[in-house]
Amino acid sequence: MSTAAVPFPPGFLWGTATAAYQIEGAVHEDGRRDSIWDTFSHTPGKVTGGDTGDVAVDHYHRVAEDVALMAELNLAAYRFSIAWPRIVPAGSGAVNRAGLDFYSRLIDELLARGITPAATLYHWDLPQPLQDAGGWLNRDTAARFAEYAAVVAQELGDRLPMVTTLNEPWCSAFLGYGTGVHAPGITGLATALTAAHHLNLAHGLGATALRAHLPAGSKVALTLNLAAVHAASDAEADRRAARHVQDVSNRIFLDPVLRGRYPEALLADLQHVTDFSFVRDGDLAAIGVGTDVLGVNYYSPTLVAAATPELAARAERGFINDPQSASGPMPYPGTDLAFALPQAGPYTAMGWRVEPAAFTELLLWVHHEYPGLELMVTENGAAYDDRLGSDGRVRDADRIAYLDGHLRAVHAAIEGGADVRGYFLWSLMDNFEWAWGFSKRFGIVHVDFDTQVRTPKDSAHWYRDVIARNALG
Ligand code: PNW
Repeated sequence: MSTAAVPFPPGFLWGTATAAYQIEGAVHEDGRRDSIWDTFSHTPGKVTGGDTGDVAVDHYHRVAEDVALMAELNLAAYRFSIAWPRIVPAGSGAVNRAGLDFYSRLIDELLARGITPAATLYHWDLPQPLQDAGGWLNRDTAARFAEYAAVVAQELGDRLPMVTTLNEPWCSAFLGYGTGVHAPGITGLATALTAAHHLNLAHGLGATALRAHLPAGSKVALTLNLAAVHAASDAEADRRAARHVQDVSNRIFLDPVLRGRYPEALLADLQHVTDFSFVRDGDLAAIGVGTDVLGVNYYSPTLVAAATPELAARAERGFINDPQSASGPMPYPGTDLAFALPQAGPYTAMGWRVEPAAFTELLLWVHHEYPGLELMVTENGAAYDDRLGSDGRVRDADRIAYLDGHLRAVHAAIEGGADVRGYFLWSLMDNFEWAWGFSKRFGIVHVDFDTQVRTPKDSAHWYRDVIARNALG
């Protein structure tokens, strides 16, 4: 850890982030119906330990306590997601007033404590009835999303200065419809690309609906988990594979939204997978409406090599960089042309390599490729094997070092010209970590998953001081 003091720009927005299915629980209360994550987590073998979000960390019943905790931590902003199946439980049609009331109370609690709400409309919890009609393989899902976006903007928009359409459509498309490790658990290359296009369409139609109904001055955002790609060697084939992975994970979303087209190289590379007939006349105009803010989520870099028969023979499946794949290469989700390679440590408890410099590079890459874009770090953080001591402390020095290093990396990107307006730490508190269930802890607040008792970790006290000084120490 370096020791030079690092001041952030005045007004830099300090926050934490969560998502509905990961924290709320109360899955069948007040009119909420199933999402694809309820179905998936209740399918044997899909989630570590058979864990589900049925109770999660009971945030639905603890909103006042949790917002009070945020205020104690000096948070200026809080990024949460709205559960589509609470607002429009059937996916289309009837609006559920009790669902709107829950988020209305949350927003009021935040505003009463001077905390800026940053709402995300879709953090992976698609209403199950829409999945039964094809989910993101059905282009109508994008139109249903725009209707839901309009409802939220009309009902809650007067108190929402920033609304994000989608969180990490890469995960929805390539983990949900590619590797199948996320809900709805479909596998394939063409399915992942189809889902990606319909998610882009959902952003475009959703952003247009939001702009029609949000008050002037409210901002529309899109959050992407951009890949920070390194080539395994200087060989032409590996550099080409790295470019391709950058296309299939970053430009596949950035280019249609910000430039109104898919990259030519991407279309050429994937001709053997799909004819792209899911891209209809008018789609790119509907998608290319841009975004006022680009949310960037970053955890770890990606190391890429060109596909070879030898790599294919050793290939494994799973998450990129996860401990199970650290022993071997894995096909890069969404393409048969490139492989993700295991990387050297240090690692977090996810098995993800810690490399802050790649975060600076990534933010500067976005800044140079898409100039003038307002950026927000909407997720960054780390899972570690935390222990709650008998003295009531969690000594997570490893997490503090991770956060300090990555905040210095954000600062370096700002010095290099990137227009980064704020930082949302993932996560406020330990929660349901998707396919890993409760086995991975990302919080700066420890949660006892039996008693639901919240205990700020050392990192929470550290972050509180960073926010108070608007600077690293
Ligand atoms: C993000 N990958 O998920 C999500 O937005 C959060 O809900 C999640 O808890 C957090 O990061 C930590 O995992 C990701 O395999 C899941 O590359 C998987 C990947 C990336 C992001």
